[in-house]
Order: sequence, then C-alpha cells, then structure tokens
Amino acid sequence: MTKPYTVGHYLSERLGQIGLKDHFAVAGDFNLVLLDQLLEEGSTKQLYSCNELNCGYTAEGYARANGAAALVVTFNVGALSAINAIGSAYAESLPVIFVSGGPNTNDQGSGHILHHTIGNSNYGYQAEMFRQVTCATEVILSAENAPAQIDHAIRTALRMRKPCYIEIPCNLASAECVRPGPVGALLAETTPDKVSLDAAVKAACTFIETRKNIVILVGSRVRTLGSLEPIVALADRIGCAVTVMAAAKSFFPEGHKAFRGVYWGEVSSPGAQELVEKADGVICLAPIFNDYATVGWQSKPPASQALIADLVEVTVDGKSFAGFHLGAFIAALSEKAPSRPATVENTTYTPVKIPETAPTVPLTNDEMARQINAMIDGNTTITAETGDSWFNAVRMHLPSGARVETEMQWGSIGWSVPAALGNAIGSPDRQHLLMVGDGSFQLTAQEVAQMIRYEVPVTVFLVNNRGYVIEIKIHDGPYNYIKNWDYAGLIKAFNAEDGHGLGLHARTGAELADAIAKAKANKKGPTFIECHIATEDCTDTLVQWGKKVAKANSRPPQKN
Ligand code: DPX
Repeated sequence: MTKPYTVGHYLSERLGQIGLKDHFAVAGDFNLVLLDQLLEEGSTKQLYSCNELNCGYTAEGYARANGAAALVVTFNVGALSAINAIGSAYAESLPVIFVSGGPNTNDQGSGHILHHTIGNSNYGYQAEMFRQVTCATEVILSAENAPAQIDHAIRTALRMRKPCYIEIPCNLASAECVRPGPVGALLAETTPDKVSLDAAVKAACTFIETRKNIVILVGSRVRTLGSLEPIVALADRIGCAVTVMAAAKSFFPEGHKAFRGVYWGEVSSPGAQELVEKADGVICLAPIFNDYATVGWQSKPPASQALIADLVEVTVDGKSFAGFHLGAFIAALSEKAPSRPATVENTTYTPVKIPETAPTVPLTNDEMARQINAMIDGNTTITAETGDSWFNAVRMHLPSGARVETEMQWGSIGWSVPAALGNAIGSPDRQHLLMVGDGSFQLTAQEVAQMIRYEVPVTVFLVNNRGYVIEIKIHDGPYNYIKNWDYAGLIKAFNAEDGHGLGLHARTGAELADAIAKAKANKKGPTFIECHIATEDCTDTLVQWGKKVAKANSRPPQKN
C-alpha cells in the first residue's frame, strides 16, 4: 500500500515550489509529526536552530537572500519566542512563512487544558497575537480546507512581502490531503490597476517636469523588488542624482555616475544633505521616515517637494494612487519619465576614506572598519547589527554587487547573528561578513553553534567595547555596561568534539590583519574575531546622531 499524501506533504511541496531550498525548525510535541512529514516529502532541507527567536531571525535573514523563507515551531512556548522575529519580518517587509504546530483538534473547544498554554482552553490567542504582525493568519482545522488555507497564506505573503501565519494541529499534519495544483497562482503578482497606474505615472511625470532639481532617494523597502536594475533604469532615464537612505545602503550601485552617497540628515555623506534638502523634487522610493532615519524628526523631505512611491501606493502633489506594486510603477515611470540631468552634472561624489592606524598600536574602531571594508568585494554580504556597526557599515565604500543588510526599522539587538547565518545559508556562494557589538551578541550568541554545525563560513567581527555604546551616546547610565565575556573563547565550547570554528582575538591592527587572513583560509565554519575597542572609541556620526535622537526622545509631553 502506498503511503497517503498528507497536509504536511502539501505544505512541504509548496515550500519547494516557491523556491525554498531549506526551512528552519525547533522541535516540540505540537510539531513533531509535521516535521516528520516535511522530512518525508523532502522538497526542502530541514535545518535546526538553538531556540525559536533565533529560528525566526535565521528565516528572516534567509528571506533577505532568497526572497522568502519558512520556519516551523511548536505552540505557544516556541511561537511566542519567535514573534519578535516575525515582527522584524513585518517591519522589514520580508515574506517569512511562519508555521506553528497546534493543539489536537479533539481538544479544541473541549474545555481540556493543555500544557504549553496559559492554562485556559481557548487556544485562539496565539493566532490573534500573530494577526498583528502577519498579513494572513490561517488556523487549519480540517484537512479538506488545508490546501486553500496554506495557499492563501503563502500567496498573500509573497504578494505583500510580509510574513504569514499557518497553524497546523498536531493530529492534522499527517491527515490525508489532495496534492497541490500548479504553483503559478502563488507566485504571480496581482494584475495592476492600469487606470490608476497610468494616472500615477502621469502625475509623477508632471512632478518631474515642474521641478528644476530632482533627486532620487532610495529607501530600504526597494529590497522587495529583488533587484537593483529597475532603480538604475529609472535613474538613467531621468538622469538625476541618486542618494540612498542609511537603511538602504547598497541598494544603488556606488560606482554609478549618479550616486551621491547616503542621505541621513546631519550625518549624511559629504554633500548629500545639501543635495536632497536643496532639491525642489525628491523621488522617494519605498522610504521609511522613522525617527532614526530623520535624525530625530529633523530631516524629512517636505510633502510639497516629495514624491513618495511606497510598496502599494504612490503619493504625489497631494494625490494618492494605489492598485499596483512599486515594481510596476518604477517600470512604467522608467519608460515615460522626462529627463532632468542637471543634478548629476552639478555635483560629484567622493567616498570618504576611513583613516588608517599604525598596525602595532591598540586596535581602533577606524582601523577595524577600514580592514573590514578592504575585505568587501562585489560578492560580499555584510550584515550589520544595531549599534555602531550600523554607522561603520554606512560609511564603507562598496564595490558594485556588495550588499549590506541591516534591520533599521525593527532594530532588535541579537538579530544579526542568526540573520547572518540564514543569509549565508540562502546565498552560500557569497562571502559573508558580520559586524556585531558585544551587547547584541549576548542575546543570540548560541547561534554561532549552528554556523559551526552546518559549516557556514561567516566571518564574525565581534566588537568588544564593554557596553551598549550607542545607548551610552543617546542616554547614559549604569544599565549600559555589561558583563564581559571571553567571546572568542566561546568557539572552543561550541566546537566541542567535531566543530571547525575559529575563535581569535584582535588587539592591534596587525592582529586583526592576521585574523582576517586566517578567516579567509577557514572554509569549514565561522571565524570569530573578537575586536578589542575602547568604550569611548566609536564613529563620529554615531555621536552626532545620538545627540539628536536623544533630544527627540526627551521632548516633554505637550500641554493641551
Ligand atoms: C540597545 C543597544 O554592544 O553595540 O555598538 O556598543 O552600541 P554598540 P552593542 O551590541 O550594544 C547594543 C545596544 C541595548 N538597544 O547599544 S542598540 C535597546 C534594545 C534593542 N533591542 C532589544 N532590547 C533592547 N534595540 C531586543
């Protein structure tokens, strides 16, 4: 007798069909049968995380490299740990398919009280919590409905570039189910509303024609386009200067003749602030103008001078247009936009060189950043954690093809270690570098063990500056100083009897250069370089930015 085709097989086959090669998991008794089904069907490889938060971040990082990702965790105790990472995927616009095991259908509505729950018998609260951070929330309660529900969740996530939620009761994962139909409908974009799209393009052309100085400002959500080509095509067509927001570092080729650096208010690349703030027309592509990006609400292009092209809406000269995706708008505008070459001709861009320090003196932040920058080629992805690592990544000069990944909207420390692992698994042919501060590292440190387990050669630059330096610059207090660890020493413990991770200390520039040479030779696992930096040694831009953000945070309540 052949084995029945099951709900778990269906999910598994769909994950493979949408282009995933792996899924991430932490086992628990509500998802064990589902994990068996995924292994049995085998379209994607099953990889494990140390905990569910890390599992979520690993998937989030994988989605950045691969367009989408999936993770499978157990009910409540697993899922509620992972919800932070799903919040990240929502904030950063990444289609992460979140799958949770769920209670046996016979227990639902029975009054039975189950373990791993808050102790009452209404099991709907987990889905309700996730509804706030997902674009589709499906609780499967019958094998008959499972295909439609799984397809709806996946299709919505891919179209909206947001995470989705699928809950599969532990006794339905192996229940018999029909086989999937063609995958095309899950992958297809919605047909754009042509009338609305044409009107948006016409309004955008008028906007460009009626302004003298046009600048493009690239935001981080252009990641959802999956390629930089449409943005380059638009810039070429208009001929204007292009700046990127800090969160969009690497989302426009820095060698392109139109590139003018990072616009980040007062901490912009030289010339970029003036360029954007003096322009009478700023075409903002998928920007997020939060308090960090605007340097404490100081630097946002005024509505009258901005064309805001968001993922699903374009706002220009007081009118909004919807019913199409950003990609369709950029493609259509690239065919019709009038040319405005003046800004490219009038300005230039010279990357600022990161200063070099003598190799024998104590390692400085500049020297560390300089040596990391020198490692970056067109095939490198550098993941930069919240903290001074952001500012170091933003000031680096990138060859075409290099990629910077940050999580500047969600900004949850600890994200980068699992996210770099996921990104490296999703793009194994690239060189992967990770910059992470000691404070952030302490949240998700154990995921380095998975880099060792799966022999993923990420080079980790752990900045041991003995504290939460970005917080010290924003608002200091005793809570910003952390217990020191022998970070490099952890690698020996994680290697145990069979690992190939390398743990190294760098206290001078020469030691860092030596460690980097060893990292380049180590292909069988991570190389972890603990960079010893003085607490007060950080980028100037962090200090400048920190003061402004602190000021915005400390505004007194307004009196009515
Ligand atoms: C906190 C932040 O050591 O980096 O470069 O020294 O600042 P720097 P570290 O990793 O310290 C990070 C620290 C404590 N932010 O400065 S950015 C508050 C915070 C957060 N996310 C979570 N908890 C607290 N962003 C999960």
